[in-house]
Amino acid sequence: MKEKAPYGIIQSLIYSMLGVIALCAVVLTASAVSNASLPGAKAFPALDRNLDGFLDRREAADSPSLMAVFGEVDTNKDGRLSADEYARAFPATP
Ligand SMILES: [Ca+2]
Ligand SMILES: [Ca+2]
Repeated sequence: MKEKAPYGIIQSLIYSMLGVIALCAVVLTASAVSNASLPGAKAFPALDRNLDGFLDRREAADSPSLMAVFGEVDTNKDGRLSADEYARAFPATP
């Protein structure tokens, strides 16, 4: 009896490898996102360069991830982020 090419085994190997790769990608993306998109309330004083207690768009531009959500974080739409707005959007991690 001739040995059959084990396509089924190869296929399942490929699928499980793809699964592992996909899982790694998801984990890496998730950790990258959580690092980048949550500057944390501690970063507020660092970003508030002119120390007026607000982050304007120029100051927020230092953090691209913050810039991306600036409009959402600016809940009262005055064009700047108060410490309260910032803390609500990015609760400090304990
Ligand atoms: Ca400021
Ligand atoms: Ca505001």
